Amino acid sequence: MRITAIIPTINEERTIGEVIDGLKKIDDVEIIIVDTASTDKTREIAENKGATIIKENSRGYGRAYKTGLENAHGDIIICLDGDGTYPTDIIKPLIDILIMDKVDFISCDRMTLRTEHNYTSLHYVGNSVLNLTLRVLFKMNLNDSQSGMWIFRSDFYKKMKSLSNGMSFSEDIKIEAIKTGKLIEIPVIYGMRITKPKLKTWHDGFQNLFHLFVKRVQN
Ligand SMILES: Nc1nc2c(ncn2[C@@H]2O[C@H](COP(=O)(O)OP(=O)(O)OP(=O)(O)O)[C@@H](O)[C@H]2O)c(=O)[nH]1
Ligand SMILES: [Mg+2]
Repeated sequence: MRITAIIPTINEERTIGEVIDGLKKIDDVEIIIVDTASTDKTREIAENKGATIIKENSRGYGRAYKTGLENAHGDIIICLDGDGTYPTDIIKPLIDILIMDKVDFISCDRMTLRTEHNYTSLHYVGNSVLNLTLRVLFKMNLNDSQSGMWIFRSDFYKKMKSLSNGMSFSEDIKIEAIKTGKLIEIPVIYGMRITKPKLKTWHDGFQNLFHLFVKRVQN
């Protein structure tokens, strides 16, 4: 089975190299960086390490993933941030679980093993509100509805329908996965972001909450 890793980036020069190095431990992996107008050395570093760079001019976290997924050749897809916060060393066993257990979608859960050092109280409260909203509106129980690291089959992604172009992509893809197949969450140790986030905590948090209500009404 061929594996493709997709990483959306905007100005992640300090961390993209180590993320790619971690991914390269997976045999024969295709690494796709979907970059939106980085002004630092993100593209140069990624290219030198053998990644495929796709330039996506339009802003949007979901937009970047859609572009990456359209260009992926793998049977199995790994998605994660370029900021070095998600662990790459657990990917091999996760791929085994995906294959052996007939699971369709693995979402890495940052909440179960969180500490006050790697996850702020504000993000914890925000994530909990969004998890509760998902439970009430969609009857879906997730520990970490906002996680940005997932592993799934490319065929499974093709069955998914309404996915947002923005930050809400992370909750949309899990809602679609639960509707379409079997999703499991695996706790991971999340790292501290050492650089400037693209996520705007209040703005994106409320937008993701509002998005859940709109999605509920539309479905
Ligand atoms: N190509 C592209 N990448 C993006 C865009 N927005 C965010 N990213 C990347 O998507 C990943 C997730 O963004 P983050 O800022 O880390 O968001 P987050 O993980 O929810 O927030 P933190 O917990 O603070 O890291 C990072 O690798 C970003 O560089 C975008 O509009 N286009
Ligand atoms: Mg991040």
